[in-house]
Amino acid sequence: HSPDDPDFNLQFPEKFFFSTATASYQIEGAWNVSGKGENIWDRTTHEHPELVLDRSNGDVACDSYHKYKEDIQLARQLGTNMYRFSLSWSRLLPTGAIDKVNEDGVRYYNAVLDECKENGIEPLVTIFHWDLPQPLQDIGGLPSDAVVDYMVDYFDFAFKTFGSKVKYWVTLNEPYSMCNEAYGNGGKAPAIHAEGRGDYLCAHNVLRAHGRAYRLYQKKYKAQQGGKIGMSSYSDFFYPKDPNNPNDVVAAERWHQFQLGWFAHPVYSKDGDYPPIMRQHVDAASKSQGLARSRLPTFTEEEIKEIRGSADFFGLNYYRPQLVSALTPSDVQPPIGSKLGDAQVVLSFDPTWEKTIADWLVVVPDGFGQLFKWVQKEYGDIEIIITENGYPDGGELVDDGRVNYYRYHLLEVLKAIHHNKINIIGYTAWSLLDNYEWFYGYVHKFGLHHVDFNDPNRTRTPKKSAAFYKKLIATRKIPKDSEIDYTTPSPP
Ligand code: GBH
Repeated sequence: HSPDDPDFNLQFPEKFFFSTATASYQIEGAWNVSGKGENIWDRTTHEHPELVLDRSNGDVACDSYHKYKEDIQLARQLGTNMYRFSLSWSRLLPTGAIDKVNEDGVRYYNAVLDECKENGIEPLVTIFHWDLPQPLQDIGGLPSDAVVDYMVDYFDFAFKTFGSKVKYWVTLNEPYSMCNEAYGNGGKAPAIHAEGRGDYLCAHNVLRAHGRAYRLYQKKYKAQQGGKIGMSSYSDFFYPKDPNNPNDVVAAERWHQFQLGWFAHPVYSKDGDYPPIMRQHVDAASKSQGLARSRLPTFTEEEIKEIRGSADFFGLNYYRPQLVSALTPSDVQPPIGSKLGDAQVVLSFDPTWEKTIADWLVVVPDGFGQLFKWVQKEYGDIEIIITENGYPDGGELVDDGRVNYYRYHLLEVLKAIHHNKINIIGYTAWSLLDNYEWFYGYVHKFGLHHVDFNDPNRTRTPKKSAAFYKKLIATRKIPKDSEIDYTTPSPP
């Protein structure tokens, strides 16, 4: 990384979305007020605080249920022209079903949308960011077929209720992280360990719900509302551990298909359906376990068609890369029936990669640029909105690690646009403010704004990274360190 890279002279296009993101459970608080129902994050954090690094929960979080006006002012101060936030399913539909609407939830999100409009900020609304209503978990959660109808009804309800104010919809946030962790390795609520089964079923159901929702939007709402629908996909970039070993090269490609391809191939590829290599591997592994049928479920022909092409833009969330090598007999073998076992790969980090407070997140901007090329090669020139990218630390105001992360990741965005003609139309920083980082509680902070979680007012304070982003947006160029206008606010 050289600060003298001539690419720092490149500029962002005049029409470009500069955005920040949040999610309902991570910021709203007000977990049981004004008719909100219980969701899986309420239940899991209350009953199993031991799963959370600091035993905390999102009962109050940033209190954005009350402080949304202030949050949108922060977004405006940055100069952003887009704000990505999510709807809380159980704030709107306390039982998860559309037969009981909580009018206060409808009022709340209308107020947030109106506030965005008044401040010249385009909302990008995530309909489902992991906070499943508990009653739907009680009937099996996302691995259960039964949830598909409820989810489609909820998507329909969101379009009908808010669609006149929303031009950009994301149906699902990171179905990979959600299915892999919530119903696979237990890393997210409801913390179910069913790797190689629960995760595949979860993915199958949310893809079916997404496809149906897209089609019904086209039929019922598109002509009037004119919105665009996408999905936010999580993806690491996978480098072969030994680039001179063809087995590692093929393994890295294979694991790309198992992670991003699992969700993106059914939606964005020409052929639709799961990636063929994934189908082959899971079928073969299931067979060798002596199972009567594959652990990877099968779409009907109609479902393949319905899901194929069910997006108007590609939402991409990137944080880090990993190294992939092909599994060999001398490696520690992954559990039989796990996804790593199915794919026959081993994941690792390069020890030279810069580490962060989060054991899963290393800083490698080059992976971002490589990922764009991979997406373009696989799925063509569809518009890409980067719906998340960000850096965790302990919450310090002079957050040079974060400034550095944004600087070099945004440089990759510029290079992709100018040198590789990648169709990126927007960039979203995760996150607008420090918030509840799932099972990492309030220990890992991703915010451009500091939030004082010991203060009942949850006072927000801009960090140096906020000043960096503000300058970048104002000039459409990446500022040098000396160009960032920032003085540490004196403590009250
Ligand atoms: C996003 O998830 C979320 O959308 C957002 O809500 C969250 O706050 C933000 O990122 C920051 O975490 O290597 O096996 O340990 C990213 C979720 C969590 C996915 C960690 C990869 C690592 C699995 N990531 N996970 S592992």
